[in-house]
Amino acid sequence: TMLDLRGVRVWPGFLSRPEQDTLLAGILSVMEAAPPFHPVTRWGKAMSVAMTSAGRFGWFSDRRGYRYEERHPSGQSWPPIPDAVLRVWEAVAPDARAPECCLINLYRSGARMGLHQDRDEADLSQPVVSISLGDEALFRVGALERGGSTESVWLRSGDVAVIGGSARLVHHGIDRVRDGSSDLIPGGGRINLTLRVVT
Ligand code: MD3
Ligand code: FE
Repeated sequence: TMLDLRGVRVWPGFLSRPEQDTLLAGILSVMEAAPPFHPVTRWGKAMSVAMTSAGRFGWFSDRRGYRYEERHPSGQSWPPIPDAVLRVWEAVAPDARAPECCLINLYRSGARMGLHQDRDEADLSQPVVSISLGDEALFRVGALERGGSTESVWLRSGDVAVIGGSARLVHHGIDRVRDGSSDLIPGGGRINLTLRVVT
């Protein structure tokens, strides 16, 4: 049963626990090769969410602003996107181009993500796919314009969301994460994967 939140399509419980375990194993391997870091915004403040990426491009921010980069801050290329992650993209976005970035957002205790738009990608006709793992998170969806009304939903481990069409430029963010609500991730917290076509 699919949930439609202003064009953001959410499939609660899309992934079984064994499927989540397989995805997490792939992502933990990526995180060993490309350790998560706290990007700095153009105002010089570190984000509370730690991030890393897999794929040709990784999302990056520093005082110069937001952009995609072909290398981790270590200077190494980003690791490949794990096969199990690619299979989710193919299942929910079969008509889309191949994803070029799997952004890994790691929410430890107290991390959040303010309302924003995703508009750093060149081809906004391509969808974004989001996979939630670990602790539950309060996800907020707003309007195309800043300052419009918003609606919220809790995202749980194994939920998958597809954002395309008219929803691609809506404002969205994570208000808070419920500590200890899942035992999936060693050390606790939440991991969100967002798959994107960048070019
Ligand atoms: C709606 N991540 O990485 S995923 C992000 O849970 C991001 O970490 C959140 O927003 C997270 O940019 C939300 C759900 C999501 C992802 C991309 C979207 C919703 C979206 C793009 C456009 C509209
Ligand atoms: Fe976003």
